[in-house]
Amino acid sequence: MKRILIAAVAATAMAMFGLPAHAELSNLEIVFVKADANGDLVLSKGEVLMIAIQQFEIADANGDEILEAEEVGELATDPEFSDNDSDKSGSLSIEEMIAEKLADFERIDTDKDGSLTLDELGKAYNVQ
Ligand SMILES: [Ca+2]
Ligand SMILES: [Ca+2]
Ligand SMILES: [Ca+2]
Ligand SMILES: [Ca+2]
Repeated sequence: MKRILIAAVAATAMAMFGLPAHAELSNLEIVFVKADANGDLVLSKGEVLMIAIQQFEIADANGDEILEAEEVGELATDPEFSDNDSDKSGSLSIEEMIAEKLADFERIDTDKDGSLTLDELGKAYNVQ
């Protein structure tokens, strides 16, 4: 069920992403449009997690729901990777990834309305 849902979201995102990249669209805007599955111009927690799980599953080459160092390549040496690896197992479980994404979400959602606007994301990533 979960995989079907993810596939549906991926298809929607791809369809939107299939539009020719607009010259004025920043990388952040592209990511935002991709993640905004229902097109209401804000990202809900569900949409953020959906994209995160999608990316996780793409990276998880052997499908065991754990990102081993060899699956993430040079990312494994990123301080963020060891930060997110809360049990210090040297690999990232899907639970660890979700916990991290939820923490990010709370941090970025500065007005605490439970959704992320492009503006909030822009401020968080220091673009705009
Ligand atoms: Ca949305
Ligand atoms: Ca794996
Ligand atoms: Ca771990
Ligand atoms: Ca918000």
